[in-house]
Amino acid sequence: MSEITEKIEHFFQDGTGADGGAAAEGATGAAGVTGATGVTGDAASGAEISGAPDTPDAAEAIAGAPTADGLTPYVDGLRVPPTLRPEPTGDPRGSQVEVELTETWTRLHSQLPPTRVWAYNGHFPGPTFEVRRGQRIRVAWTNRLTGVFPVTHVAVGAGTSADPLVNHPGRDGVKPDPDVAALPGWSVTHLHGAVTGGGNDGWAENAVAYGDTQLSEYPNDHQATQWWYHDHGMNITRWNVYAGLVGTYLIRDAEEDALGLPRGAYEIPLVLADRNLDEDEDGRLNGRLLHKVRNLGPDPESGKDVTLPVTAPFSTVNGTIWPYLDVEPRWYRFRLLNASNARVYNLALVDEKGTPVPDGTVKQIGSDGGLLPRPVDITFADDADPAKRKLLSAAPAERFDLLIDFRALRGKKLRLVNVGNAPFGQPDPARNIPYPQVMEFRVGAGPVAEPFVLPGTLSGSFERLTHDIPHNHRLIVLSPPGTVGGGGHPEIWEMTDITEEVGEGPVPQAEGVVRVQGRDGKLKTYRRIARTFDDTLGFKVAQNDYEQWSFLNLGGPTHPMHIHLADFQVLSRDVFDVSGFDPAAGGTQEDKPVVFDPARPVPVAPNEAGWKDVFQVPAGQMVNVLGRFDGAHGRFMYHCHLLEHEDMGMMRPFVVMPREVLKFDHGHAGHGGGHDGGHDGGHGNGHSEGHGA
Ligand SMILES: [Cu+2]
Repeated sequence: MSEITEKIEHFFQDGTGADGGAAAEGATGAAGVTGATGVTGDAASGAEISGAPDTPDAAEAIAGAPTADGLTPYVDGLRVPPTLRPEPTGDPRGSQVEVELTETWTRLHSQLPPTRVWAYNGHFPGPTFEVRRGQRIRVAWTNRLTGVFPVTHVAVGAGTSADPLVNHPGRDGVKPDPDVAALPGWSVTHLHGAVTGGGNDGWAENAVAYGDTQLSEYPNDHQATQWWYHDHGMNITRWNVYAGLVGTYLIRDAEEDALGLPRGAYEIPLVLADRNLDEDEDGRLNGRLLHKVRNLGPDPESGKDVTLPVTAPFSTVNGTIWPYLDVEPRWYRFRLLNASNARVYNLALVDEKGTPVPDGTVKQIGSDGGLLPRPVDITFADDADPAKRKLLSAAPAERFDLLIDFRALRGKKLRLVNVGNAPFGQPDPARNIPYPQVMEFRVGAGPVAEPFVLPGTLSGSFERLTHDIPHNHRLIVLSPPGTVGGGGHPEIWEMTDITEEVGEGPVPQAEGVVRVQGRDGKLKTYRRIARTFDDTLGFKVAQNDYEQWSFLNLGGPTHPMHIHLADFQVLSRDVFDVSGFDPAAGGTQEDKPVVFDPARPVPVAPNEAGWKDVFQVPAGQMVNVLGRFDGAHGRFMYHCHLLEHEDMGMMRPFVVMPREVLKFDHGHAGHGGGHDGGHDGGHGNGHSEGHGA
């Protein structure tokens, strides 16, 4: 194991990373947390400030006292982004909408000077689109981004053996990166979750510059759900998104209407995003966005510095640091999105003393791709043993459709908090949580007539996919940081099954060769066919095919993997003993494959059993997802949604084509052979066989 591998592993274990990475850990959580409603905010004008807080008492000090950085939590009302409802027209071409990407100033907190951001229509987050199913719209995303780049980038800690924590403001004496400061306003918008052609999807390299417009058409023929839109510019998504280019997007349909869910002032998007801020020479926060990452020093092979994904001290919700929301004692619906670059939020809803709300208060009714079949109880439990805690784990880009029942919580102040290893509501700097605060809900005391009754069934149209559906297989290995040839970074390896070529006997260790003994006990040998974005196209999919993609993380942080275009369901989370993989050699040892471990079962959590397009893949797990590539075709991307990983190579293309067209394909490696007897180039064991690897 190289020194850099050790450093990285140490780092993630000790807590800077997006997630712990213990084999069974990442999958256990229920999903998301949620929050509050934003009736208080003034959507048009930005932050509404409530004035100075009351003097904190002892209980308040858990989460409400002024912080070391001088910012007081829960003094600013939650803002709600304006809603953008394209007018339906009789025109089959759909409604036309223009959205401008502009520079603007906003206040992230009333005790801060204004912050310069890049934002959609001047709002951070951008306007919330709201469309009906089948309501086709055409959006002109026009780039009016001017001026100096709004984010300062520094990489700190090079040459030190200690792990300097990056989760505090200021540049620690490091000069801003001049190459980031010189970036132009170059952006492309991707509608995350959308079923639309490759030409509309926001291909990373097809970003546009100032004055130009990206024209994208969205048919919106999709069940009710929450998508979101954000910058996807090649190489620089991490900074463009951090600058403020995010927004949310709701689709409505008749099935959702019939549920009578809380709506209007009682349905509120909660866009979470962590941010850091620079300081002036006196050490006061100057409001400027700071993207500060840990520099581990040079990779011994490439000589290039290895930096880690960003985590930042201040949690924003809808563009405000630690806001509060006044709610009535009734049901609310919150559409929660983690729009952070790389922070995984492990959320709990607690009272002022840090005690979790009673079971039954929070229900999850939908995930990334739509409604769940039935409401899922999201319960929170603190415990001295972090492994026994119950939390809502929200990785970057995941969405959670949540209902919160405030009826029994009249007059209380509740806090949504981010949890590390410390007790609920307490900071855990070693795990990158200097401030656990996310937001506060202030429940009114008065009586309220509540018309809403929680339905027992949400989505009668939901079908749980099973492995019996004929499908193709792909195996994607996520390599540990520090693996030979990876420049110190984890990579996406697309694999092809070469078991027939090499036979069942021992296979000499070789770079890019991974032997896997899966759930079915069969030993298979795979060879890497791609590892960087620019490697030859590996995956060609016949439109309307079902495919199972298996992501196998051989070590390192949890990667939230996102596949464009299609909705998936998590079929299983298989825990593996991955000690047979040798990062220094880049392959498994001759006599030691990576092996499925039946003794450590990880069930698919009920709130993860719906439609998903982002999947947390912790170290030591193979996450098997099944989905259908229907509704559109073209060239798309799949990638890690830790934006720093995506920008540094953890992204690959794939192509979907009509089967009739794919038949004439002259390609070779990794083509999607379809159903006429062949197997596809990924996993290669045909359609309805057992789980294979
Ligand atoms: Cu990643």
